Amino acid sequence: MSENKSAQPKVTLHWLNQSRAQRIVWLLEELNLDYDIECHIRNSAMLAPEGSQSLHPLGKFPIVVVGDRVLAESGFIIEYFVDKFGPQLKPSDEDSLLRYKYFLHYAEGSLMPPMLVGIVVENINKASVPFFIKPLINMITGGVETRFLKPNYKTHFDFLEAELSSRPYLAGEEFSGADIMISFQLAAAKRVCGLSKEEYPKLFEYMERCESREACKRAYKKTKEMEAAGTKL
Ligand SMILES: N[C@@H](CCC(=O)N[C@@H](CS)C(=O)NCC(=O)O)C(=O)O
Repeated sequence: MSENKSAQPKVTLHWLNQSRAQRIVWLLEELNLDYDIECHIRNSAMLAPEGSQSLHPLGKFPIVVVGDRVLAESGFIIEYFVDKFGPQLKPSDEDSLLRYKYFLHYAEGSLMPPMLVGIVVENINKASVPFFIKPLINMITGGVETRFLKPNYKTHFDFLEAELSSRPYLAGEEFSGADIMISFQLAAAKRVCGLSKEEYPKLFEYMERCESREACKRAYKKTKEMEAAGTKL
């Protein structure tokens, strides 16, 4: 039994399909911890199922129960587990450590907000509305896309491309918890923001480097059936 496993309290990950909880499966696999997964499936409105707030007042996933503690917020969960069980996922030199902390916050704090607006705009564009309202909606969402979304996406992706041109991982020479943290946003960026390999080759090389890790592959294998259950609803 590994040192992590012998010292650890019981860990239960509450996982929601198509959500940020995927990165916590990856984290727990990287740390080689024993854990259970409780699977929750989004309802037809793509929201968390009823009863989620009995786990945590916000009812947002991921939620992790460690012993008698309930943890929420991906960044905090990653920080907690890395500090307690995963020194290998936290850089030791000061510059890399500062970047690790910065990117842990950056993923949800700066990169996610414009992407959320993008997801809302995408849903508005897809909504069925009376034909005579459609041109007005197109004008509004088109304006948001041109004036807000595209310039913001460009700023973020140019920034990340430049960062990853000088080192293999976000924090430095070694893979860290920050790389797990940003994985959800980057996966969503390919789908929602048109992030392309042609425009951002370093960013794509980086994603491939991270996704080729055995723990990442195990995490996807582990949740594949649960994701399939979500799409059947
Ligand atoms: N900042 C939080 C966001 C949590 C969050 O919004 N999770 C989404 C899934 S990606 C959720 O639970 N959505 C279901 C709902 O809003 O009903 C984190 O990083 O953990």
